[in-house]
Amino acid sequence: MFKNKYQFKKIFARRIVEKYGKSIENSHVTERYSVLCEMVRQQASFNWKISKETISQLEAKQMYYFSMEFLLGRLLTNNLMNLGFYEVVKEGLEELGLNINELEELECDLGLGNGGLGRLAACFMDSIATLSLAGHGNTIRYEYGLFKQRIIDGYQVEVPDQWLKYGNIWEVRKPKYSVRVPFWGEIEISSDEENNLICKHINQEFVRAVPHDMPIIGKDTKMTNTLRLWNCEPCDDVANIKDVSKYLSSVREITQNVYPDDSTEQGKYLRLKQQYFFVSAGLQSIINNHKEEYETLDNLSDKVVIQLNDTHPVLAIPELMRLLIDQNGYTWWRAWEITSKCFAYTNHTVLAEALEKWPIEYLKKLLPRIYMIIEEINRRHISETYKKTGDAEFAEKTSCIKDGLVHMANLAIIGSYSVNGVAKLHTNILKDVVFKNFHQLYPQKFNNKTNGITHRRWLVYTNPELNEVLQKYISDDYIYNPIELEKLMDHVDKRDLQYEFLDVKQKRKFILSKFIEQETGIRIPTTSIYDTLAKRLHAYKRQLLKCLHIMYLINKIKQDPNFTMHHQTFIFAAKAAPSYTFAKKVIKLITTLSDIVENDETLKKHIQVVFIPNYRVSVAEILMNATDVSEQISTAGKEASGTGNMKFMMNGAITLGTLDGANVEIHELVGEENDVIFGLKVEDINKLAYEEYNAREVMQNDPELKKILDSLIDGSLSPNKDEFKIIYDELLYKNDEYFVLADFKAYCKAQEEIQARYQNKEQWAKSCLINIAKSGYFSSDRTIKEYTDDIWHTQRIF
Ligand code: NBG
Repeated sequence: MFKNKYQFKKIFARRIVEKYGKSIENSHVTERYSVLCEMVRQQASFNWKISKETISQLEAKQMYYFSMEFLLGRLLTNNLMNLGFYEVVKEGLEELGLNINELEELECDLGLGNGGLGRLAACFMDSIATLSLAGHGNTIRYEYGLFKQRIIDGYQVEVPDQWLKYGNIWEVRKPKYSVRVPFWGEIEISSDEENNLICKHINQEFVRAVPHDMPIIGKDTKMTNTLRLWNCEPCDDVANIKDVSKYLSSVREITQNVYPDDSTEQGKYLRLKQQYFFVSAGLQSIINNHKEEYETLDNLSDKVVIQLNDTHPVLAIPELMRLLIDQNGYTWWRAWEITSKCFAYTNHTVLAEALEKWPIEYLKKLLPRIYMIIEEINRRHISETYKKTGDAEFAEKTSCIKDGLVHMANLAIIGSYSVNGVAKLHTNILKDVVFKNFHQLYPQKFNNKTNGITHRRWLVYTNPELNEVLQKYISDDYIYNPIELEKLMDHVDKRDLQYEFLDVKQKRKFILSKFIEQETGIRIPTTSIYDTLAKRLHAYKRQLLKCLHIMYLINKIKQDPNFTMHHQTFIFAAKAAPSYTFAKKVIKLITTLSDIVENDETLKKHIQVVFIPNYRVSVAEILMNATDVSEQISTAGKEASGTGNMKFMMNGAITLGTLDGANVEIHELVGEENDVIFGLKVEDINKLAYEEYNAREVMQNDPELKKILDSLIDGSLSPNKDEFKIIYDELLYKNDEYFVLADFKAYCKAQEEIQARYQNKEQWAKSCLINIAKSGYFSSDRTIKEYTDDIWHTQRIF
């Protein structure tokens, strides 16, 4: 334990010798990094112990966040900052002749996830601990993170993300708390003396789930929670393994990759295995813990709440039933009473293809007992619904077993006491459209929890320049109470502040431009408007719309020798799922446009196009705060919330967006002078779809648009005329599912509005400051308070 820099220096130097048998001067930077992180973790361990003891003494209720994804990013800086030791360590290292940045930069991102859903889980962990609540994470310890993206000849190439290359210093392996998870086999049914049904699972194949715990450190609090990562290992105490090497490789693959390709039958089985593996292990450890504490499971739902992050962990519902009935002797009725009070479900998408449905056959084979339980849950649900409504057809519509498939979202709603969407608009769509029948049946279950982000990571720590200016005007209260950012409203008209803000932006742009040059070789002036679209690549997010606008500008610049505009840089960052051909073509289109512009001095005078490879948390940390224009241009009704929009806003970027997801709430808060909203609204889209939207007609009525679309297939972008045909076909032969063409004109106009507004520097700065002032609402501290008050009912521990 160190309290000041002198103690720190002494311990640090001693540890280097103890661990590596070297002096500091002779140690390698990775060795210094490793010793520093171990010291930080040990420092946190004292609080970890106190937290566990206090929770136990208070007999406090605990929340468990079950999620397939946790996109933690880097942890060293955040942990040091939250512990309040950053300056001590920085100075101590400096006096030893070492630079803390070098160690910070060494850390691999913990990329155990894909996008917003995983990052949300990570932001929540920070707020939960900081608010001194007992809330833990439960997930998979993937051997490889989501792939590393490289760009070769303009195409995305995936390489493995070996985040464990140097080990994960933050985790502690705890084999003592391993549990066994069963797959396959058959169910033998018999009855006991009292005629109760006894189900015995036989011939199953077991794997071992080994927990690796990471401390989640809150800001300036003792509260330290646990993120439990489950690793899959072989069992050595089972007799019926026929082929050991086959068994070993089937064990290994369970925790190998984030979202393995599920286009094949084998891939689907693997995903199901992953899902069951981490929920079964998580529940078993919760139950073991609870029994040790209370010697009964009768009060489980008073002491435990499990938040299901989307449908991926929904097998937890039948699994808890199994554990209660088969392993703890509860009756169905009592088990259901407990289970249905333990779970709350968050929906994160309305896209039909993302609402998981599993073929009955797969579940029956892989998880025979779980499937039996799902059938029984559903049978009782349908019968009760029929009793309640007298409408058999209606009851059938809410079934979770339909057309040979198990509908996981339906199972989630049936088995949870709370169902929430992640932004107001999204929750309304859930109630009125996607889960309309369920909403009629259980109106009291539905509620909204607009997403949030941890403003500590996304502003205080990663934009120190802005933090300094904010503290000067409104003190540091906002670090603990983000709504205090609103106080900035008293100052937004001050010229001094406006120029200080613009100066901060310049500094951040300088940092980003250096990074971009290093990664792509492209140099961009810091006087340019930095206009960024950074999120997963998906058709509904409409990266393509931005491409069409760039092509439109290219044509204009070429046609008009007197063309003028403020230099604007169009920045993209996005990974495409490896099997998503269309999305990968859009990346190729972006990199093609980037090359065209870079090789043409006339174009380059006005615009530049950049694709930043391998988008991840640590890139977002320097990208968001250097951005002037935040692009949030999804088809209205499709983006559940978005959280990037909040990060940009908080760092003083103007949203250029559609009325979708949380953009709607940003717009309500900042007003139309301080964002640029364009395009079709949800109602317009519904109407257009109903009236049979015709993309071809839109093109034919707009000669400029036609020219742009033709260039996709006439060889002017690529010598291979077929290169972008799939994009052309999507728009014109498949009738533009996401209304890109319908919104094209409005988007071009919105971009002109950005250009016009940027001319007035002071007014622009004022708008940015208003965005910052209003962004406190989007702190995950606010979101977590709402979850706590309305759903979890957990108490402050310290
Ligand atoms: C994503 C949505 C985003 C939302 C995040 C977090 C999935 C399935 N959903 O709009 O697309 O911000 O979840 O709620 O990843």
